[in-house]
Amino acid sequence: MKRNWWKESVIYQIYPRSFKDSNGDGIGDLRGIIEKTDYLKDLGVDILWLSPIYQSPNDDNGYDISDYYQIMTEFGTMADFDELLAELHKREIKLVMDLVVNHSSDEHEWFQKSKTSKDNPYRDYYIWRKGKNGGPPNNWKSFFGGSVWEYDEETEEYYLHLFTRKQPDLNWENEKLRQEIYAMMRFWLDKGVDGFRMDVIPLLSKRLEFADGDMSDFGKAVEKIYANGPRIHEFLQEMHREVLGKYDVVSIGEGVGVPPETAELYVGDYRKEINMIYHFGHMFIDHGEKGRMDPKNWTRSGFVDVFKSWDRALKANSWGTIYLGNHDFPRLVSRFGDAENYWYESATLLATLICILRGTPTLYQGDEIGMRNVSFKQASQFRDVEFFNTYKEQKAIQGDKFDENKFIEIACEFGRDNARTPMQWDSSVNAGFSKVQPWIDVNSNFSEINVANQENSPVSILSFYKKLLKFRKEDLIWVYGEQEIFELIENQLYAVARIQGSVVKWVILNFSNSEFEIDLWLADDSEIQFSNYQSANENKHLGPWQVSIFAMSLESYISLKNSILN
Ligand code: TEU
Ligand code: CA
Repeated sequence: MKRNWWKESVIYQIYPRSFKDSNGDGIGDLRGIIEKTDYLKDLGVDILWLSPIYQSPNDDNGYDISDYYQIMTEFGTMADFDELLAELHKREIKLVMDLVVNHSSDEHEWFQKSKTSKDNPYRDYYIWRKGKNGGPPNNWKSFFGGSVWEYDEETEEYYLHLFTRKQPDLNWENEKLRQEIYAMMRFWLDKGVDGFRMDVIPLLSKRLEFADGDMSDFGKAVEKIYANGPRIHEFLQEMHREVLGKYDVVSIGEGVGVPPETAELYVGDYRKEINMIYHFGHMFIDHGEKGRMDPKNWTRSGFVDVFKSWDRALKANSWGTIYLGNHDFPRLVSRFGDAENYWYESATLLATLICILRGTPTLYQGDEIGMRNVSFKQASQFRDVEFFNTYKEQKAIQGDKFDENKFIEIACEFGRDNARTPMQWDSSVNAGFSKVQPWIDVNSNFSEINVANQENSPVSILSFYKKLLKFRKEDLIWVYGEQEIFELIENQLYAVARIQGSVVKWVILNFSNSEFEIDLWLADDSEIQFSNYQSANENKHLGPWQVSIFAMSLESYISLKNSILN
């Protein structure tokens, strides 16, 4: 497999609104990030992915862009951006921006012109259709509740918005629109930006007959109806030809709706489309048919199977990310670990999983200190448009049977606001994030969980992350080694082998509260190299949520593997 800098890097995602407020308005900003560039360097990250920082009315907190060439007023100025980029590059940290081009904000001048009349030159920068039988053109449902069609009285047509009504979908069939997007991409790349994380990129190409579809299972509808449209690969190959292929930059596709079977069409190194993909198999594992607020049970076995099937899909000539959280999902230690009983152990095991699997590890702000889900009591504490739209929709459907407390309870476990509370820097007011009440409540546990009380303690999640990133960087086997995953005890004990030449790294992970003797799964020459437990306990024993990494010879591994498999 070809060596690339973006395969050997660790990515750290910042949600700027919640990272650090430098000017006391309660909202995170670019100067706040500049203040923390040494913190990022010290943590050991190589690439910073910034969620959108462009001008936006913040209906969806920046994922609704009204000017792709301006920095959002609340986040600062273009001079601040230039300084941030320079400070990052000085520290050999690359910057990846969030490219949101499936839709713009309805306040973008293109849309303002497009909606004035049917023959405005910008009309088909967006997707307008006549209604049908006095209603919308079809039965498609928005990611954020309700129909994907919004009626415009002025021109008596509907426009398409797969997300909120303030996020009209751009019409990628329009060559002029595509050229405008490519020009904008060049503007940022010519400033020295090192790549893009591409928001919902599989949705760009629409099935233009806009036929009704089966909306009963939303995840299926996304894959079969919204994503992987007829011209998606043509558009991405054109984007590569016109822009990305001309720079030494990374393109990271947010692969919503892409199944493992067809992922290679997007990220095969011979495809000249995008470099790597975020997959969602594990991130939708607890989403019922109606999405995240309709949760369902899942098993650890199913969780591990997702990584097995995606590694099989990508291993020949493609590449992916390994992540367990971002700004759209609950906190990983609350969701996939045991924050109640084994907060340190499960947070550090999950961090190790992210860093030992094949793919570019992607960390999310706050997970490096074990930030946990919120326990909001009032609907008014939430900020996410997805929360409010779903709340309204469920209240309308259920009428007086709607149980607001139950809804809030589910949102505290599955909602996106969990990942958007302010970064907890120290135990001072507002967790050191801001001098004033922030735009969203700080998690009430900030005096226990914060950077300040972890960074100097040898046994803390933050200190562990630093050791882990250093450990990973010491050996390229974690990037390019072959990978095999084993289920040793269903839903509890798993092993991952990484193999390069005659060297084998053998990772045993205990995703449970039980304890195990593991000599059955070790060889005579197994040598412990790393663990999330401090105690120099018997190497042949794993405590609750303990992960241990061993080195062994290839011969030992082969005989061990045969004994496991037979
Ligand atoms: O998210 C798209 C996506 O993957 C959805 O599944 C998303 O997780 C949403 O929460 C559905 O429940 C991207 C951005 O990451 C997200 O923040 C934006 O809201 C969305 O696109 C629209 O731009
Ligand atoms: Ca601010």
